[in-house]
Amino acid sequence: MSNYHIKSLEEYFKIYRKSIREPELFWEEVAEEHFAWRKRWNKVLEWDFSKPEIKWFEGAKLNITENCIDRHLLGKGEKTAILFEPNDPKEEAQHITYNSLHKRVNQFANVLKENGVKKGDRVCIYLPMIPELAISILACARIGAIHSVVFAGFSATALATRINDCDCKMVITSDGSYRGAKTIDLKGIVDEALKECEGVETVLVAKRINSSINMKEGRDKWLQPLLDKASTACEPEIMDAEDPLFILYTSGSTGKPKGMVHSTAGYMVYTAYTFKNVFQYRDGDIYWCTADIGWITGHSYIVYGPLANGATTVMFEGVPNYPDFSRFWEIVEKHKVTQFYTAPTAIRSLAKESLSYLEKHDLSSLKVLGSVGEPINEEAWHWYNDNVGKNQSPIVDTWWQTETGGIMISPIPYVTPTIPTFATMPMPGVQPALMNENGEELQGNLVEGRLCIKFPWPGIARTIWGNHQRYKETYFSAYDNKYFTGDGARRDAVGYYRITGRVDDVIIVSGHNLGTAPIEDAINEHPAVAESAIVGCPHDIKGNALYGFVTLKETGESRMQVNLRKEINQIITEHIGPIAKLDTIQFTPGLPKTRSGKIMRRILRKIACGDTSNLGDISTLQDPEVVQQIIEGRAALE
Ligand code: 7RM
Repeated sequence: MSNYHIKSLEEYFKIYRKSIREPELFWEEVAEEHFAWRKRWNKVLEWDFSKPEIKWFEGAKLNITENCIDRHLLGKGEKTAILFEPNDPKEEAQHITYNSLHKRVNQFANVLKENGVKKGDRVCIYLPMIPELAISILACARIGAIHSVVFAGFSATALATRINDCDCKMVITSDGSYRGAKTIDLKGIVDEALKECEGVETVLVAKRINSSINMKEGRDKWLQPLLDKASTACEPEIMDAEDPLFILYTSGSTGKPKGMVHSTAGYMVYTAYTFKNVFQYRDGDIYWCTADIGWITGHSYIVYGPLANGATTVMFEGVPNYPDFSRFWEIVEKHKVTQFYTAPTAIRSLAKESLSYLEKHDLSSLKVLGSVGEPINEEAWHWYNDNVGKNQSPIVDTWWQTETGGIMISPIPYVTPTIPTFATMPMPGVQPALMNENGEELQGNLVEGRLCIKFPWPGIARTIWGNHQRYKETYFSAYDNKYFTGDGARRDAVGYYRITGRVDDVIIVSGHNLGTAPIEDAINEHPAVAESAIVGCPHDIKGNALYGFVTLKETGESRMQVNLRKEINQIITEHIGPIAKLDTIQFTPGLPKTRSGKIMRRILRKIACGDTSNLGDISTLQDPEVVQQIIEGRAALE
């Protein structure tokens, strides 16, 4: 039995038990078996959650790109590493082999060096989903520079904040990007942002849309001519296990974004291990994660995890609805995708559309379906399972966070029996704990509480860039000696975990704790409903009143809204009980979402409660206009 690849439920339990009893031995064996080290570690783990300080594989030396590229060259050199599928289906896909990836990363790394980037320097990457994005990430890692990828949908202000927070000396961007039928002037956004960023010396610009842009003399350089001149050889910088690999910003409920810092060795081992098991990746598979590399899901499960396993990873530039809603399924058929990993919000948006988009494509190559980013509601789970998986592909509902680096709680397909909306069981090495309000750990099954992790795993972020105190306060101060996730979870009769949502979203009504997710699940069962979000507003008698924002399916039959309101409350009563009935239901054309598809309840809460004086920063929303529509809709209700 290998620790590295779990093949049966029995093995899972055996390996899991070992990983808890002897975590150091367990991770040491994984690290030994499957990675290339320049020097072995002195100590597997050193930790103290009260400082907090976490060190994995201290003393070891390595370069992550040697693990993700070089060691596959012998034997897998001509295998496709990155399969690039462009926005426009008429443009040809690119198969970037491991050999070619090696050359291109080395060339890029040499360009970085020639432009003054050294080990430890921060480089901001603001690129669309084109090969240069993955290649520039790896090029930074090749020379020990710390990459900070900013999702290319963020505004100039958001970009400037992130560039300045970690003092990036270089920005890598493109002339523009394609997004469905639209183009976006990325370089213009960078120019705007850089008015506020004095530390940036160089901007490297990839050509993607051939737009005419301004190039600032002495600062801006076209990337391709530099790459063409650069050598294809570049010795990897040998890094310490705990050297930072990258920074990735995540927005908190308050304050400025937190620059989560991930380490080199621990992150590599953890993402590789979880990728292998959660997707049951086997040689010859074609794995596709639809996330943007600008998010942690893309870092860990488009770039590092797959490449560390010598996998073929699809990188898709476009959107699910261009040229039409069959785009995802067309790609699955075209490349014979075996593992497909996406977000509930994408599933729900596709489920709104006609099944014919899906039915005209052969999806029989699929073996595993993944979900990530938010709780997946039952209706979406079944739609995914029945129509995409044809009831043949297990769904892995993977719970994790930017901070955790990799997947923490998830079924292992073909190993763990799945139940809709349950993330099921922890990955080896992960020790969840559910806590009550008094800070006590809840023992046994059939309990619900706040989700903490009580032992370090190799992928955990080590600090917040420039603010270790905030790291400590945010994650290690709510409960003694435990990492607090900010999520709530339930443990069912057999020990399966169901993530109930952010604990800040629990609403107490007449003394009853109501999670927003189960209420939303119930509402979403209504055939006319597309999506919904529930918030609580102060109420004299009940403590809180429930206010629901509901978007309707465009394709649904039109009904009287008063009837719909009754029917929605009827469904809630059926699923949860009359206590969860909504006091107010507002129909709205859309919900305010972050660029990664998370509903911004903070904004909805303020609108619902009639406090629109200060909505905070709404610049990071997908569609800021929707906020005004919701405010007007709220006024019209009265
Ligand atoms: C990977 C990612 C983290 C937050 C997390 C949860 C929520 C993520 C699930 C989920 C229920 C899931 N990183 N979340 N996955 N909730 N089930 N399978 O999304 O940093 O952007 O977000 O997302 O609330 O704390 S993230």
